[in-house]
Amino acid sequence: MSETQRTWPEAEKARYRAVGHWEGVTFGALLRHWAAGRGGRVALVDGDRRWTYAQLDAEADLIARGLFGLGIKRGDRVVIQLPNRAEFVLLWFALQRLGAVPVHAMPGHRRREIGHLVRAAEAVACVVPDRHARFDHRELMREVRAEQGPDDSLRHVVVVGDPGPGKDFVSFEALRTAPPTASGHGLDDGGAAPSDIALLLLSGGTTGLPKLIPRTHDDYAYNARACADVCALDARTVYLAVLPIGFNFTFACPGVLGTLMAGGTVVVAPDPSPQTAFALVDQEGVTLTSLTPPLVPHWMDEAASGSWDLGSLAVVQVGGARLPEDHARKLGPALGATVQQVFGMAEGLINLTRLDDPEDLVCATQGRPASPDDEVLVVDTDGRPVPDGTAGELLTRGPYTLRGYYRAEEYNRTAFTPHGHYRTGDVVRRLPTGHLVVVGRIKDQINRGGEKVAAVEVEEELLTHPAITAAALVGVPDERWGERSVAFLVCEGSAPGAREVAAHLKERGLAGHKAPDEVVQVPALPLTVVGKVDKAALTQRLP
Ligand code: J2J
Repeated sequence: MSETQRTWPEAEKARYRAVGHWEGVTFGALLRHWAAGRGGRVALVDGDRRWTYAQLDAEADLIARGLFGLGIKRGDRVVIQLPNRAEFVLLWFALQRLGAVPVHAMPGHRRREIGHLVRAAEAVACVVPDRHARFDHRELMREVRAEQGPDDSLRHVVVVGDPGPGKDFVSFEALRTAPPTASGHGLDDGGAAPSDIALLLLSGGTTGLPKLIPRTHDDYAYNARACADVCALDARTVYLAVLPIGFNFTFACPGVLGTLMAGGTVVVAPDPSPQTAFALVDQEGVTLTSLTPPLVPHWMDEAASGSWDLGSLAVVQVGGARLPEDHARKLGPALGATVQQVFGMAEGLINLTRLDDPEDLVCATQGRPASPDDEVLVVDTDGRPVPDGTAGELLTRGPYTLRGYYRAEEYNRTAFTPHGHYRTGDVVRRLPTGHLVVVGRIKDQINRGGEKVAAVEVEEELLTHPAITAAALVGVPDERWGERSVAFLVCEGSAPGAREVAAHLKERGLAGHKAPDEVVQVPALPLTVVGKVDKAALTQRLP
């Protein structure tokens, strides 16, 4: 693994620094700085537990000391699979304090995804809850471990909650109360450089194995700050983390990091139900939150019950998948808040409607880039720019958009243009105002209400079922999810039903949201003239 990570050209780096986008500070040092400047303000709230900035800083030190005792040091990758609990944030900053690199996993990930993350990142540790949503993550980690070879990287599994009997797992609580080791980890950030990788995010994926996205301290801090500026965050901001906290949207657009940078307060919601969220809005005076489109109707229904005081809620962001225009128009009045559409990606570029945009732009577009230095190209199939108003593929590069996936040199050759633009695979129209309208997608991915499914990944797993000889997964419009997944199967004998397919994929270790919503048996898969599966033709066969 000696290949070097693709990064920005020197001239661009110098420019991003010169104009002040990149401030040259690590997250570990930032936390130290916040604690010194506004130590007494509340930074983080989880139920009746709260941490001031000074306490967050001290807690990060404590946990970092425990992690250091386990041998975790600068540059080491650590997979975090935690639900929306304060521990995610505490641990994230503890890793930053060591210069170690958190790898963001989602709570719904299972053996296949976690195993892949561990291998792709060569992670030395995983941090999981004991149980969450009626699922035992310790069992999952036993399975992940069982699949590891003797030379594999994984050394420790840290459990938040009950680590169970035996010495398999390290207790998070024991880590933070560990007696100091002789040599401390020192420094604010383990000596990490601002241009180092600060975290790894998982791409939505279009290939069999999802790619890792390296984000540096410089670029990710700018990502959060640019979004915080667009949302006019300040020390009075109270952000409610409703979507999974490790999701780029929730964590940094502006989310958790943007709020902390502005000196505000982050509140974590243990579940995304409007009842839980509205109670927290009332109790904590929440001013900002972010949702995916499938949550919107539930939130509007519950608000209409009239039993909640949502007076503090000023802005509600919606993103991750296309928000129907009708919902966009109704949501603001229903919650008494300003709606902001967000079209973002873990790879970088974040588009947001502005708080003072006219209603038509807010409701019918997915916003414009957060930074004046985000470069956006809309191109035809030959890679030539198209005029505004014409649909084409969105290409982008800029101060917080990756130049290459992590250790994926071959894939990088096609995922980027020779000029370093990331090919998003999204089809958009650009308006003269710079706002983008997402009209489609050319990547082989299904967007199920914001949760991304790489068709190829699921198709490969479907083929492991003994009755299935060929498979194609396509997305079709769906009232509830925006898109649902349909598996077209060629089988020997009769096709397994959707439930059996789901059970098979679960057995194979895939996250639940990747199971097809529907199964359709076909005698053969239609092919295009170049011999690829003709997914458009398949979709047309549906009623
Ligand atoms: C249509 N499609 C959208 C939108 C994302 C903020 C918001 C979202 C993400 C995210 C994110 C969309 N309308 N409003 O990381 O920080 C689709 C596009 C895009 C892909 C990226 C953030 N918002 N999409 O969703 O990495 O296809 O990030 O390329 O999960 O989601 O997915 P992901």
